[in-house]
Amino acid sequence: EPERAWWKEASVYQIYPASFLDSNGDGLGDLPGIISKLDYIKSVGVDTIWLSPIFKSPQHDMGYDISDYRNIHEPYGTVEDAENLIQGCHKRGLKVLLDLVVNHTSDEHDWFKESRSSKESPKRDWYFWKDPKYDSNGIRQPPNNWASVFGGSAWNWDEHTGQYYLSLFLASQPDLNWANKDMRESTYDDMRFWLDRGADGFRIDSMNLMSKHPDLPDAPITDPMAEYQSGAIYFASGPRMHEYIQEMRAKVFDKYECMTVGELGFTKDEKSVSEYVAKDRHELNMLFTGDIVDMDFGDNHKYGPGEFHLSKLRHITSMWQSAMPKFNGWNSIYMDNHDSGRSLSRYASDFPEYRKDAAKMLATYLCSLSGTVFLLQGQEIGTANIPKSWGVEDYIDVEGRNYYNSVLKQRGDGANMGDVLSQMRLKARDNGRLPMQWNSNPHGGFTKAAKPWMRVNDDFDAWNVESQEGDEDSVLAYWRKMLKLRKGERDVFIYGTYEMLSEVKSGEDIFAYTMTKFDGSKQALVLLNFSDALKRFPASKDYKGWKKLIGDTAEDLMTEGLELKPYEGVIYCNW
Ligand code: ISL
Repeated sequence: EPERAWWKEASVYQIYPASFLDSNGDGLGDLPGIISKLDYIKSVGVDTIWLSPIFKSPQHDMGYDISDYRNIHEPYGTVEDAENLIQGCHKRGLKVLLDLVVNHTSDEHDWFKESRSSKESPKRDWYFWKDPKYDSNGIRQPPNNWASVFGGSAWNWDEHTGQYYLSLFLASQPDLNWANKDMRESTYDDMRFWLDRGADGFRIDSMNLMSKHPDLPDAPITDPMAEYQSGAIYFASGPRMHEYIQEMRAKVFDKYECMTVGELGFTKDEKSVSEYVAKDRHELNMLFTGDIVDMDFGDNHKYGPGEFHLSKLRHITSMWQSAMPKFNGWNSIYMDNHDSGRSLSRYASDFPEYRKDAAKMLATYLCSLSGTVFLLQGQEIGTANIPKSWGVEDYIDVEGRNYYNSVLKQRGDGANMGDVLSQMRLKARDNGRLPMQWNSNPHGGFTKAAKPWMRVNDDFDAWNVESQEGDEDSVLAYWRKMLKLRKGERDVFIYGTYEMLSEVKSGEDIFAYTMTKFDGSKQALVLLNFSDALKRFPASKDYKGWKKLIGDTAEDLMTEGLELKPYEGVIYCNW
């Protein structure tokens, strides 16, 4: 018998608050907007929501720069709205995960203001402050050569006290020094503030960056062309990382029935992963390892040319599906979040003739694996990336813009930037952040304002929630069926044992695997055609007579010559 838990069986719906629903006509989503759609969320068949940051913030990184964790970003609402949202969820049997952003704060946080005020401040040591270095010409240089994730040096000069402070992301996101015990305790108090108000757990932002090498050494030169280098070997999964997480668990999580999912960057090997999620280590429930959203990244950079190959998906899926049971860890199953493009447009197809089947096929993949499933708002209706006709001015996220501008600077004004823009069309974070498409009213019913904070995808007229409600053939209807099936047959899917069929057995473009109940009594065969052509499933005779469990294919029983339509996904079973 598998060891069961609510958080293992959860299906989580990620809400990007700015883009979900605007209730007061200011062009920006808000908490009352979310509250008004809780019945809809429940109807999708999910049972948990994850809210991207809703806290007070100057919004230089869309709320991942928090200035007060115990207050709400004013245009989103109040603490009372947040409490109502949590209660509204609980009334409907939905749980709530909040985003915990404690690797860094905003530079407008009181802690940082105090820390910055003087070298003698009791909070000086809550952040990383260092004296400058001087080069042979006597020119002031940052204390080490680390690059920020968003470009440029990771160090920022502060005239007032004549030192640099560290920020792995934006200069307005100074990194907290977790080696400082008082800082840790204050952070735990902030976490309790929300757990006491009913929050059911956290998604932990940039989780494994919290412990840096105490000497902050120069990074090895991995990119000779670049001014600054990736310091990941010194700041990712650093020496005290596990101590911090175990302390957080013992002092906070264990006092509540808390679900935790940590965002893991840079160190994604099996051993590192196991150290965070192996049950006997008392750390986290699960991780986002990120490799599933990186499959088409370039070799040296996210926006470098890269291509999706089914072989990568096969490899990553098989690796984690087989690894987790070995060390009693647990998988998170997802393909989309607010930091990249939509999986539909990157790994399958958003061409009009394939879009519906492709979205259903990806739902079949996500809902048939063992783990906790996460979907990003809009995924349930087959939301696609930004259209090709949009220009660079329609991309407003700081990460993509910084990259575009740095390349433009290198190439010079007027240079052809088509290649960069085409990579942004695939992978820019804006893609995951476009407003939700509710109906065919102006701006997809997202806002009554003349101008939403972010442009709505041109296809909202044809692709929206309202038009899919009541349409049995819609992507939305399929997600509902699939999420229900996953729960109904939880021992086969959520807790099942995965086994991939070799490429010889499945055919080159078909991803095929079985999921088996722990006692071997039930087995399902998942077939996913990742190509735009009709494909024959070569091993069909081995499964002859198996029944169709879900899928649009005409064959109710597996025959000796099963063919899959372009981007078709289907599941057969032996019961
Ligand atoms: O977005 C990325 C690449 O496109 C990642 O490198 C990302 O910055 C990293 O995974 C950390 O992400 C998280 O923390 C960031 C925030 O901007 C992201 O939105 C968040 O998911 C800083 O808080």
